[in-house]
Amino acid sequence: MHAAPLTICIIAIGIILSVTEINAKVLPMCTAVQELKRGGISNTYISNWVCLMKHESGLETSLVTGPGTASSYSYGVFQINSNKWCVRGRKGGVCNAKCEDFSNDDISDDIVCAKKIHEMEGFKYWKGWMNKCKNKPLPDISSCKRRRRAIDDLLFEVM
Ligand SMILES: [Ca+2]
Repeated sequence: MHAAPLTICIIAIGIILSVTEINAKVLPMCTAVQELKRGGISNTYISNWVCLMKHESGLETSLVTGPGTASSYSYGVFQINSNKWCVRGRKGGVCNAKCEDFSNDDISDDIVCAKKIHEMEGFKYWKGWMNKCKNKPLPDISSCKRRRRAIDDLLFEVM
């Protein structure tokens, strides 16, 4: 008697999970800029970071690729690798992080780990940056700044 509602419940959860998986989120460029600023990345390097993210993941927050070297997988917008920086299924690695946490919509923790990778290995760690960003034109993020300033100005006028 009680089996039917339980079955329906399980099916419903299954549908919700599969819809979430299909719904891959691409981070708008200006949102990425905002998040990087919030994460303490200096203005000078933001366009390099955005370029890196674009070419590593297409700014797709839930992107997981692999298996690569030593059956490792790469996670999220920065394609953080389970070989060294995080551990699958539990906290660990150089960033003391669970890899799966790098494939959700909140990229603030991803930025913390990416900064550590950058500190230790430099931008050259990322093939996407080496091939598509190094000594190449970087994304124009000035429109993000302008829009922000316009909103700030508007708020100032309203107040
Ligand atoms: Ca995350």
